[in-house]
Amino acid sequence: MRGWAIGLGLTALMATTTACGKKEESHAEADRAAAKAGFVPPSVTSRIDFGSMMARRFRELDRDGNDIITADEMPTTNSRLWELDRNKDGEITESEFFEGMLARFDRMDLNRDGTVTSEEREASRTERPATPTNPVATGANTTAPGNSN
Ligand SMILES: [Ca+2]
Ligand SMILES: [Ca+2]
Ligand SMILES: [Ca+2]
Repeated sequence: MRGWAIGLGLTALMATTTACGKKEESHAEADRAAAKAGFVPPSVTSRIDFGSMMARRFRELDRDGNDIITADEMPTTNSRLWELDRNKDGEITESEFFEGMLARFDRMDLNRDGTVTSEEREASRTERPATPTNPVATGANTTAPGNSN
């Protein structure tokens, strides 16, 4: 794994931003990791922290360690993670994962200062900008992945 996101240091706290529900687990784990590292998670998450969290998340998901998240490694079938599968080949490579996640981070970082505060996070959660991550959603209603219904 091309280590840029890995060697960045360890932090926590972002779990709530990446998806809704189903996240308590990694959240708790993140809290524990933070406690172990001896600091209280701030209400601000830097891009670097986010990157290292995502690196850990990727490792968790990629159970067989082949640097690709395949369908059977997905937490749920309609996971929002599928949005990251840019080439729609049913797998999420490491670069798809990180680039997608960082794009989400950047969307949340409203003032573009490289950190996401709890306020920004809150705002992005409520506003839900209709970013056309999914070009299929233009009316041709095939099986849109990531539809939570
Ligand atoms: Ca894998
Ligand atoms: Ca893919
Ligand atoms: Ca910001």
